[in-house]
Amino acid sequence: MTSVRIEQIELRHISMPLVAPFETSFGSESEREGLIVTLRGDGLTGWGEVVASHAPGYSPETAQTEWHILHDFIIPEVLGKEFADVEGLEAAYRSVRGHPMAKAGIQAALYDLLAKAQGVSLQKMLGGSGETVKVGVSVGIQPGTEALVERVRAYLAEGYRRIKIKIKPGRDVADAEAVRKAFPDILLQVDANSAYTLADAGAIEAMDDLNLLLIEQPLAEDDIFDHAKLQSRLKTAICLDESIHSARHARWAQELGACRIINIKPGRVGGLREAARIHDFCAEHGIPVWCGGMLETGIGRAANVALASLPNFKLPGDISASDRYWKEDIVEPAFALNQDGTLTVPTGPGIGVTVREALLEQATIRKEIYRPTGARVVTFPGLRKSP
Ligand code: NPQ
Ligand code: MG
Repeated sequence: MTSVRIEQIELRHISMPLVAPFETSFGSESEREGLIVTLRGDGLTGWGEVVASHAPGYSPETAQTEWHILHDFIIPEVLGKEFADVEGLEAAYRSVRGHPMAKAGIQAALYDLLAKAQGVSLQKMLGGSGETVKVGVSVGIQPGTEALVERVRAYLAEGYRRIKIKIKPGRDVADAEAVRKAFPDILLQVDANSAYTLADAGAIEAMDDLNLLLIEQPLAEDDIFDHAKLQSRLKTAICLDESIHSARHARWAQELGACRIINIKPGRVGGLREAARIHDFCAEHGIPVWCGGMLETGIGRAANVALASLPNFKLPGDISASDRYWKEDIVEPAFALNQDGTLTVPTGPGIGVTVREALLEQATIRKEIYRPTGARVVTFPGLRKSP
């Protein structure tokens, strides 16, 4: 059993401009912040991404809160320690409540490190298979309905085979109808990011005849019970995203009939290991899953591609090509869309992509290096680049 001692940890708070603002029901961002976690040991380097952003819009976490949790509570339990598997890491931070994005980021780095130590790809370590994974694209709320139809046309021309559009009250039925009218046969789904309540779910029911693949997270981010009431009124499958933080939540949703599909994101559920547990539970209960996206850099993207190659990931994920979000990705090779609407799964050791460290430094607005000797090298915090 290969184990690795963590000799050094690096934490970077990064900020990168998006190729275009991304608007959802909870706000709009044109600059993406996040954290990159680096674990070094036995001459190897493992990379992980904390998908929290500047604002607590998607979940209660931000880049700052997850920095604090890693710096004050998780890194002290990891630095200088030896790990043979990620379950050992899960045990090491068990006393930390919540903060799945911080846990997922350092866990992904350990997966990368252990896979490299064993000379296997992350795909193989997770039990995935296949050379490619089907992907789609998530389209933000556009200035108007016509602009949305044109944006969708452009993505279809790029080769995406599944379209997801963001909706919110007032930008829902007309938008979804216009896209369906323009493209009668495409795989189409919508994502509300919890913008509706049962009281105003009439708009959701008005989309029930658009042959949508699914309606994602219409109700509150902490709800499973009311989603079951809404699902019983819909022909279209509800897909839960924000509501599902664990395999236990997946079981509640299945037992209550709250959804028929689940969007799995390592950052939301506390890591790739729990993501695989949810995948396995859903496989046993006939619930197809797909890999959601959190506007990751190529570091998080590579981990998502490996995860999405597990057998019950039946629907195209939101793991779009690097150039959907970034002018330049901080990994090479960047992820490029294949003509058949798939991404190729890296086969090299670990995440199978190389981090462009010079570019990473340019995106870094704050960095801390941790060593067991207690020496801590702190660079002066940079400023958030003006938008
Ligand atoms: C979702 N992701 O499936 C999330 C929404 C999301 C690809 O739709 C910064 C700005 C971070 C916008 C994280 C996609 C974000 C963001 C997630 C949107 O619900
Ligand atoms: Mg979602």
